[in-house]
Amino acid sequence: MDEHEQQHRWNQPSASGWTLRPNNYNTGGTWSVALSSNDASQFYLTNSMLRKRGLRSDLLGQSFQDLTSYSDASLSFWHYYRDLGTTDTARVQVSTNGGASWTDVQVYSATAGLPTTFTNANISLNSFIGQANVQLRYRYRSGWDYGWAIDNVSVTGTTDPIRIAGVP
Ligand SMILES: [Ca+2]
Ligand SMILES: [Ca+2]
Repeated sequence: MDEHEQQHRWNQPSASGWTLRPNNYNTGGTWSVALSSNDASQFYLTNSMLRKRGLRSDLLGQSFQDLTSYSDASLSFWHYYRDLGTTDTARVQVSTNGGASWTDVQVYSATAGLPTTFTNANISLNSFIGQANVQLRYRYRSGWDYGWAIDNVSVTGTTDPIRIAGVP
């Protein structure tokens, strides 16, 4: 699927730190490592190392998806999360009520993957089967920490695999 066609499906508040970065992008600062996604393509990155501000949450969200016709669904993505300490947390969250409330489907409080070896995460969405308005978001809460890089997001069903979301 064309990467550029997918970008409009993702939205984020204007203050979000999530930015589309090219392959081999260097995180800069004292972190200063080059990141390479699993397929060596561009990826989304939120990088708190460069901000040096107070605690904040950076949100990368996706528009509604309809899971009413699914009998089984799972979320897959590739990522590198570099954890520092107590202030940073990376969460994958789902809302079924238009963003009024969010449920954690995955919480990372330890480093996952490596700068040039993104790791695959596969998360069951079966508890949201039958829901017409399923929203996903990536929530990175941090102070002055490291960051989180994400690529190749997809939601698939077992009987009829379709790609309904893709970070480019
Ligand atoms: Ca990519
Ligand atoms: Ca942490």
